Parts: sequence; C-alpha cells; structure tokens
Amino acid sequence: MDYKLLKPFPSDFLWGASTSAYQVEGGWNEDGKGPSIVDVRTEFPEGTTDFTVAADHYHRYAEDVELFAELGLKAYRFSIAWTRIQPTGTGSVNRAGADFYHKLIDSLVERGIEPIVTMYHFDLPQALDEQGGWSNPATVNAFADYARILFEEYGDKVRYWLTINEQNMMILHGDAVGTTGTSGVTGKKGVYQQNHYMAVAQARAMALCHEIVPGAKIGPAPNIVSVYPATCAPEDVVAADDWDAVRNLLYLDLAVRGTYHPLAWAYLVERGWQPDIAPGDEETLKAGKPDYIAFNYYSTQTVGASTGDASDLQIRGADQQIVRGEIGLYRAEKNPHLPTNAFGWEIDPVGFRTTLRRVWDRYRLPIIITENGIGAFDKLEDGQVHDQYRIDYYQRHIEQIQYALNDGVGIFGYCPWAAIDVISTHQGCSKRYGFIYVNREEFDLLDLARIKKDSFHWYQGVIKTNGAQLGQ
Ligand code: BGP
Repeated sequence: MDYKLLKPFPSDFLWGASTSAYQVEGGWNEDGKGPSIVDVRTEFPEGTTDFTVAADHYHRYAEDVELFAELGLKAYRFSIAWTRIQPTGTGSVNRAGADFYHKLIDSLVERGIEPIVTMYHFDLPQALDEQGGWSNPATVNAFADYARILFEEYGDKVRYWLTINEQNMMILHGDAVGTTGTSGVTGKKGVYQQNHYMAVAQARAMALCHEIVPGAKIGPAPNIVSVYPATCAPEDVVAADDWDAVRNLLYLDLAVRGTYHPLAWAYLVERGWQPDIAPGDEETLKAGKPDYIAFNYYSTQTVGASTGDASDLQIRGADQQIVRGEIGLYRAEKNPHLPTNAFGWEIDPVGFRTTLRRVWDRYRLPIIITENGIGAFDKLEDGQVHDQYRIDYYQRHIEQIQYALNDGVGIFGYCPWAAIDVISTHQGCSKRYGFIYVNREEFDLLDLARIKKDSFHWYQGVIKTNGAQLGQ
C-alpha cells in the first residue's frame, strides 16, 4: 500500500548501531578473560585474520564512545563476552572483566546513549564447550547463573537486554558463523537437542530478568527473513510456509510463546530429530516471556516445491544467508528481482517491510532491529571512505521501516550492523560494515586509527532529523 503522506518516525525512536564482543574488542586474553570457542579457533579462510585484536575496542572504547556520541546514536547494541565475566563459564566473577563493561556502560549512559546488551553472541566459553557445550544440559544452568550475574551487576543501568544472538543461525549454519565448537555434536538430532537447551536457557534468563530487574525489558535476537514462494503454484506456497516454519517460526514461537511451532515440530518428528523434553521444560519455556522481539535482517529467501531428488540441493545465497534446499521440503530459487552484494547476499529493502509486518502480525510485540547492513571491501583513499553503496542500502531500508511504521507495525528502534568496522564472522576484516573505518589490514595492524566514512556523516544527518532527511 502507498500513502499520500508518510507519518514521521516517533520522537523517541532508538537510532542505534551494533557490534558484538569478539568481533570488536580484541584483548582476547587480557585481565583474566578466559578463552571462548572463537578464541581457540585455528582454521580461518586463507588470507583472513583471527579475532585476537579485532578493532581493539577493549583499549579504545572511550574514543569509540566519543565517536558514537558525535554520530548521535541514541542506542548502542553490543554484547558482553561471557568469558570476561566468568572465564570458564561458571564460578565467581572476574572483577576486571566485569569492570570493563561497567566503564563502557557508564560512558554510554553519560552521553545519553541507551545500552542494549546482548548476553551471548556466538562466543560460548571454551571450558563449557569441552564439557559438551549446548549438548550438555549443565550449560543451561551455567547460562542462567551467568544471566543472574549480569542482571545483578548491570541491572541498575541497562534497561534493554537481548538473550542469544541468532540462535537459528547457530543451529542451521553453525559452520558459517563459527559456532560449531569442538565438542563434536554430530547429526541433526543432536543439533536440535542443543536448540532445545538454548531455548530453555533463554526462557530462564527472561524470567530471571523480570524477577531481578523489574522494569527492564528483554527479548530474543534471531535472524529473520521473509520466505517467498518462487511462483504462485500452490506447491511452492506450501514449500515457502514449510521453510518459514523451520527457519524462522520454530525459534520465534519458542522464544515468544514458549511452544514448538506445530509445523516445525511435525518436521522434526518426521525426520526423527525431535529433542527430548525433560519434565518441567514446557513450564520453563512458558514462564519466560519476552517484552519485545529483536531481529537481524539482511535478506529474504525464495523457495519452490521439492522435486524429490538431488536437484533440490542446488545452493543459493552464501554464508549464514545460504539457502541449501532439502529433499522433501523445499528447493532454493534465485529471486530474479533482487540484486546481490559482493558476497552473494540478496538485497531486498521491500522484503524488510514484509518481514516487519509478518513478525508484528504474528506476535504483536514491539520490534527492534538489531542488525541490518552491507558488507563491502571499503577503500581508504586520501583519508576518506566514500561508501555511497552503504548509504544507498541504508536509505532504502530505513524508508521501508517508515512504511512499516505507517502500516501500523510497532517498531521502536534500528541498530544497523555495524557501529564501527568489526571482524566478519568468517571473512576477516576486509569485509567491512561500519560507519567508522578502522585502519588495519588482515595481518598488518597499521595504527588502528578511527576514520569517519561518508556513511557516518549521512547517518548523523538521519539521526539529527529523526529520519526526515534520508537523502544526501
Ligand atoms: C550476523 C551476525 C553478526 C555479523 C553479521 C554479518 O549473522 O550476527 O555477528 O557478523 O551477521 O555477517 P558476516 O560477518 O559473516 O558478514
């Protein structure tokens, strides 16, 4: 639907930006921090860096927060490294690690920037992984203890919490996002058991948040896409619904309703992959209620009916946005209407509006976008980065948020990925996303200077005008 005149963004809209601990901080073994599964990773695609230094935010957070304030951010979404707080994932608090986040949060709050804290963004403590990671129900208790520590430590200054970043990507594409770990779970049955434990852990964290910090808000942060049928053939529509249930609704329903989506459950049972549900789990899942839904949006996916043979397995997209096809369920299709970025991810701003509408229609909970952005090989030339492609990308996505707001969708914030250049999950530091350029190369750290990209100045204008000025 088109509108004669679009209503403006709400005056308290949270214009933000995102990062995650291991991708931005560096200082991977400092001040008592223990190793996480990403720290012990030894295999990296050729020519790409590890996460040991990243953007060196651990040492430069004060300078970075100054820049965030200059950008005008109303919110900053970042994650806490579990292994700074509890080096082995259990046990007493590592004071120096906890203090780092006190300093970061205080400096944000002093500048009027709302901290939005992800409790766990891919970096499971290695010590827990060695004991089975998410295949071990003890990890559920460890996560609940960790959650309690965070709420007690920071509850008086953090009002917005996120439980687990992209649980669905860890389950569906652990190899791409680097979260498979070393504990060696094999087979889908084991992976869906991990998913169940994560869902229970998340529900416990949500219930604890409400018990310990009344007034604070908490929600999940999956990666959500609209799934399009390749044609209007009814069989393609069924395939799109099926894949939507398995990729999106399984995770959203568990987080929001505390139940398994019936179609997703039917799929798990059909494959023999349904998890064991322990006594009390159903009650725990239902008792953990989110106050809002956060989701990461990069793309949409297009699928058609399974043909029942190996041709279904033709891969589309790439990385965590990959669509692999599954015999008997769906096949991946190319969407001829959509361009792709340099990494094969389809770009679909209108699909953003569709996805916002669908999530709102189904759950009627306030929505915040916790990631959206474009990875590119930015070039520093004469001290400047002309990333017009990023400006175009954001412009077109923010326009669609405004349409969705006019459609009646309750959206209260937008945190693009990323506030500053971070290390990609598996494509090194040359794949950049930030508004702020970090002067380093894959293996040469140069001076790690911060340089404002063209998109920085553009987003500054967007925030200053509360979204009224999206053009150049
Ligand atoms: C999301 C992750 C982020 C981030 C982003 C970009 O899936 O939550 O951590 O990295 O994707 O992905 P990549 O770094 O693989 O390009």
